[in-house]
Amino acid sequence: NICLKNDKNMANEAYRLVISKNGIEIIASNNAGWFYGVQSLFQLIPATDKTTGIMGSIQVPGVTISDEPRFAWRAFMLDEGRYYKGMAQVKLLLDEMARLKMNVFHWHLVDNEGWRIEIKKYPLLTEIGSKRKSSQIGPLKWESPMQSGEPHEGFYTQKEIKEIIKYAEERHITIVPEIEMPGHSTAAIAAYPWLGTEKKRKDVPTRFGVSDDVYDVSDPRCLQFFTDVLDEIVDLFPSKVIHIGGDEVKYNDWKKSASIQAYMKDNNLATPADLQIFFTNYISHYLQSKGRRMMGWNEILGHNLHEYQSEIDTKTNQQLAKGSIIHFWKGDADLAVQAAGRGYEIVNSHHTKTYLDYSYDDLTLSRAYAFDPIPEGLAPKYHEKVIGMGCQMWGEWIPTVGNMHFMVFPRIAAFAEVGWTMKENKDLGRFKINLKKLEKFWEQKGIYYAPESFVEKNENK
Ligand code: TNX
Repeated sequence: NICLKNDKNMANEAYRLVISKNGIEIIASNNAGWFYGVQSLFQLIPATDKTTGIMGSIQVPGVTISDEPRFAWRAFMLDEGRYYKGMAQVKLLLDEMARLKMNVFHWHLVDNEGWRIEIKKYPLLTEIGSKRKSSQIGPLKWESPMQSGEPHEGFYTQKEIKEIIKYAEERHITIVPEIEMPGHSTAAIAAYPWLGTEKKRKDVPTRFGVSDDVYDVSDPRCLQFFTDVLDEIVDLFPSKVIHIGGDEVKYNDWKKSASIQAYMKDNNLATPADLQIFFTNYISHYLQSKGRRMMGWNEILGHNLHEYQSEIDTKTNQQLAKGSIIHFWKGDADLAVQAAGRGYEIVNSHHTKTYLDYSYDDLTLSRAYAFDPIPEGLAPKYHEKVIGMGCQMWGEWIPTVGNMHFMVFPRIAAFAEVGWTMKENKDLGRFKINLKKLEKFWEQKGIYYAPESFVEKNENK
């Protein structure tokens, strides 16, 4: 018999699993803790026989496990802006996250190449913005001249979104939606050309890579658009945190726009980075007024990260709104150290260590496992500013479900430990042994993970 017990003094998500001759006890202070206790119990049960599915009577070892997470934010991100994967795959990923005790599903729903969430007030976002004629494909990736020659489309209705949110809630996973602004905006501009600075009709792109398109944040209709969209987002998603992207904005179109230039003058903004932060603060305050918190990629602090940006354009004396969460993905650890020192909370998703679109020789399994979300050089008194980590499945080069599974599994298991396990308890050898059992579960669910032989070959390259 299994008995759930309450101990108010235990930390959020912590549990104690006690298996003895007298039965099984799971002690926790809340549902999340009991849930994770059950996940651990499942891990102690031998995988079912694949051919019959019958377990018969099973034996579990007598143990006591006291466990709690190192970080409160343990995220997996799926980019469906590039390729829509659909509800069944999202649910499968949520199941696997729960098994691995990950608790944030960061859902990248909007990008240049697709708008994937129904917004009732702006139906063309999905009618036009969720469809493209063809997609760049091929082994050359960003430089590839090759096209699929086949259309791609897909989006989630609000009804489907609600179903997925409920599914995630049952697994103690918060869904953090990401609605990109002011860059990564071509699909939206294709739907409503007045959203862009050029006010020109354009197609949803068939190639990937950073776009020149940027929203016209000097246009009151455009600001109205954002607050309308965010109203619907906030109504749908219970998450306290809403992600607004903010990465990879090319400033050329802002520099060319007379309306933007006049707006900058009126508001005393000297550089494009000043404008981006000014705009981001407007959004942040709007979200705050609705009881939510804004999160964005680290460019929202004005970081100069890209070869297409100049030192002058990214100079800023604007202060990013307090309470914004910095999603650190690029740049020196020093930038993260500064952000924490200025009081911002950070989620560490540094691209060299957490990007699941990177090949297995660039980001080997052991490298993924070794990732420490606390940036080097961060004084201990600021460690608590790092609320956690994320790993990101960017979508450009995973047109199929199989492509995606191969990149996600097994590295997601390494990242789950990065988020959960205390540094001193990590052990790559032990992790790899346990992986074999996880792979049995994955096989049963039809997950096409990268096999050990392939993963190991890349370790040793
Ligand atoms: C950079 S990470 C991006 C994404 C791409 C990714 C590909 C980030 C905030 N922006 O738009 O998909 O690189 O690795």
